[in-house]
Amino acid sequence: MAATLDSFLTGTNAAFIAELYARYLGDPATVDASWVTYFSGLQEDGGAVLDELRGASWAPSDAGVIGRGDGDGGGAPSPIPTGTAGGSFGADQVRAATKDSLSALMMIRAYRVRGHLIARFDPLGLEGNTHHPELDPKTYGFTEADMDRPIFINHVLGLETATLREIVQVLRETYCGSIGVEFMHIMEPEEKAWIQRRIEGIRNQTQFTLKGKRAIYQRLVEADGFEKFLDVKYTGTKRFGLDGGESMIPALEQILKRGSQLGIKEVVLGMPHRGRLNVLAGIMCKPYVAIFSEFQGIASSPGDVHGSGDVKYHLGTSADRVFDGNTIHLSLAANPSHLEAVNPVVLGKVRAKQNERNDEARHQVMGLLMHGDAAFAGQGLVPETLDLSQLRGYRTGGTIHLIVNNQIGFTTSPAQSRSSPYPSDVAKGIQAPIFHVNGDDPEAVVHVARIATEFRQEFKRDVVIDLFCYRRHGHNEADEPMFTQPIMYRTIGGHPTTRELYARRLIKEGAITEEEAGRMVADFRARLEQEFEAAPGYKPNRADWLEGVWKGLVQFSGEEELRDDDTAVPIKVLREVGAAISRPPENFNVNRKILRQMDAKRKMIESGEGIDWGTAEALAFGSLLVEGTRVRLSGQDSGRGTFSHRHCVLVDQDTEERYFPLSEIRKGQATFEVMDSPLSEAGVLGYEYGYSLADPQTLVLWEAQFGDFANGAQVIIDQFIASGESKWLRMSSIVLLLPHGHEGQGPEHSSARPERYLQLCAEDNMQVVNLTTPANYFHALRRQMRRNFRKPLIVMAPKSLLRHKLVTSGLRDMAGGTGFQRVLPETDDLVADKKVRRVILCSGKVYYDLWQARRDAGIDDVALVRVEQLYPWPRNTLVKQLRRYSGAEVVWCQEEPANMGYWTFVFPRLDNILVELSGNKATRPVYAGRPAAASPATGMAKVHQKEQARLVEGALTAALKSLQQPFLRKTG
Ligand SMILES: Cc1ncc(C[n+]2csc(CCOP(=O)(O)OP(=O)(O)O)c2C)c(N)n1
Repeated sequence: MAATLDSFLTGTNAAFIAELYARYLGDPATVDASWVTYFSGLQEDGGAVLDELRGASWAPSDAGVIGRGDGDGGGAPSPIPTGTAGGSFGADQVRAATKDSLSALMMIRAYRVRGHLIARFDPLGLEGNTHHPELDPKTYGFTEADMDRPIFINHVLGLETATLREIVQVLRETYCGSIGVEFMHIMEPEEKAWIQRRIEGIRNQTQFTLKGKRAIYQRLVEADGFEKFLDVKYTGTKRFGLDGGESMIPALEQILKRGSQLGIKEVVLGMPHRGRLNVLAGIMCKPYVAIFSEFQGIASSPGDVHGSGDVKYHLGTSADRVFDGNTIHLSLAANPSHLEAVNPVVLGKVRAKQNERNDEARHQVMGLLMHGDAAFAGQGLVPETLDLSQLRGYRTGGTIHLIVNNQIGFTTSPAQSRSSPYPSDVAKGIQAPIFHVNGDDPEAVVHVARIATEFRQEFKRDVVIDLFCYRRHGHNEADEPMFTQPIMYRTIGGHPTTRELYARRLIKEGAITEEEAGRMVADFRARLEQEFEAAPGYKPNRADWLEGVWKGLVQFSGEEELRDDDTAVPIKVLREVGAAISRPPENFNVNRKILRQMDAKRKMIESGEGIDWGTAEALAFGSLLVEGTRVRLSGQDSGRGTFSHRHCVLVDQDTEERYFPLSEIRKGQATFEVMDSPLSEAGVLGYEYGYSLADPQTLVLWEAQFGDFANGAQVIIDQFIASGESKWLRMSSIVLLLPHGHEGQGPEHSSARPERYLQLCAEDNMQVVNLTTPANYFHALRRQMRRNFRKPLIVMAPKSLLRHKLVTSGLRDMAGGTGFQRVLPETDDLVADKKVRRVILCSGKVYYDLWQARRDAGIDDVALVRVEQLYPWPRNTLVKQLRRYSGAEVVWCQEEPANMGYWTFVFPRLDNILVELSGNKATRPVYAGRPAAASPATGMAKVHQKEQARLVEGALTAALKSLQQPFLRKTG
């Protein structure tokens, strides 16, 4: 087991160990062999203490310097007397001096690791300890008598030699004041050393100028004044006030200011309800008058924009801010109530914006996420999103997280809310430094905000600020907190506001006078009064949603089915793409099986026949790429493809080097990205959705391993994909590829649950398709990017059809004159239309089962019509098809159980068509398929086959009567 110095040198036996360690350092032969082994294995930690004694990790000239450490030093002569240095010290003296130094250093190290445990960051003073044994000099063998004895610590803490009393004082100021820092869990020595240097040299405090202090005070005046004003004007209206956490505003301001100095040009913010109005006004510069008008029930967008709108504490907005001449563009993402769901969306947006700016160093665009303490600790999306932070296809150069830790989640106390000491603990897993800070010390808050920003820019890693504060009122302003937290709320009742406390501090310091402090409050209030008066006449004049990269795109209106989008591609281009995907790279050892596949592809392209699903997909991607449209595909194992059908990444069998055929079509083509994602659904889908929000010129696809797993991302589907445009006027062209089909693989690998998506469909919000030909898939993908509006596309993707001999298309089906087909009509020669006895409508794979069974049984009076696009429902095309078979009974066939799949969606729509066609005679569509079931599919292959055969046979031949009532429970 790897030894760490922390694990024992800070323990109660530290004094004894220090003595031994001192001896070992003087002469390893003087300690027992087992200890020699132990000490020599101390590696990084042991080395760090030794280095400090040798003058490595600290040099006074570094104080306040922001930048990387200056190497591992080690060259400075050690001022610790050595037994051989001139012979003026005896061995005992050497040992005593070394032991004192070592003990002091161990204690210093303990403060770095555990100092936060006795820091004072709870403004209410209800939480926290004042003593911890590992922070007590006695633990290190020191007595009261030792307190004033100088000890050599070789510039550690910026002190060459200091008394123990001085050392402890410096340590307490640095590690146990208003700020508690957790950074010793970071494994990267440079990052750890950077933080240590950044905080120790200045006792973890910034000496603010008068101007700086006033700016902080002004921010508090505004944050506090705005909440109070709303409280008076709209008493009892929900606003999820920031009261108690007002320091968040100067912290955000500092992040933006310091960030802009360090090269940040754009920040994407995501935040929950708490304090959002304050952020909208104070940080995003949304006019107060606009917010007041929304309180008065006036819509937030101009009247000509369609949509349901959303409550005011969910709305996003964007703004340009200027700090010291540096402009920084801000966009606050709209979000649903679902806490933390916006996190991956923000990161996806950041990544897209970085690409747009060619910001490969990820230096110019940054994500800034705010969180509640209960939500950060509790929601699974938090670790899912943190996990993306360093991955090649997803990294964004570090996010700053600010937890508004008001010590309560609605009515729930931390003891019920998390198993870890701090809400931030989950972020330790990705090595993020964590700054706990007392919200009632606004200077400390701004100080850590500054360091966090510098750290992000320096190391491009996530960093967390845990703003320890309180919540002055109930969860919302109508809630009574005394029901559940009486002690805390009695304390809060007598606790002055952050602004009041800071005013007192500044007055005491002489930084402002009492009148000035009061005048700033009154002036701000007068300004709010003015804006309040103007609110009834306020008219929003623009919906900021089709600007920038969205220019040229429009909000869709009209009848979707009447559209005929031009998605065909010249044969020449198809052949060019086809050549690229079937050409093995030179000097690259391609797997033999894949070589064979490539050869098969080459033949498909040359003959123009037999194009399978995977090839059609590659042709769609490739043709978009040569047209200048970027493609980004992410999902679990998407490079190869779960079903080994894609292989858009080739792996050299000797070197494991990767080759992307779709990136090698021609010079000047757009970029193609394919990522094997982490094993997350909500996190990754949220990320890709966010990406699509910020970049309408990239075809963004997310692929589920099997469609079933997409319900792990249900929040992203319900709250963003289905309803985002209606709520927030934000379009997305995200494509979901959801492998689907009842093929005997059991309850979890059969259904992508199309019913879920269909239930969400209305107002042309998205498209749901279950396609049966490679060409139709090709057109569906291209259609996404060849329209002047954007809509999500949900694809029930094939599994067995990937290799089905009938599931092929010709190149001609993708070339001139072809396009996407919402409905595929009968393809075989049957009896005359009027003589057709039954028409079966279906969608997806079951078509091929029906087709084969019909052929096997020699049936020629049953027509098969495929509904390729379920939503928008292709009513007109279906009317045309059904009119052909005017004498036929109409059956809907599906392989999914009746309560799943399409039936409940299709029935009223089909019925509506039949009513029209039959002139109100009671002809109703009839269901042929599995009966309603709790689980989507059986786990037994044999049962599956029997069921499948029965449903297919029933659809083709059974009397209508026997097909009725799929929802009745079978008895007997
Ligand atoms: C995913 C989710 N579950 C439940 C809720 C209901 N809810 C709204 S606020 C809240 C408490 C949040 O506490 P915390 O994260 O500490 O933020 P605070 O309100 O204290 O600022 C809860 C449970 C929600 N909005 N989202």
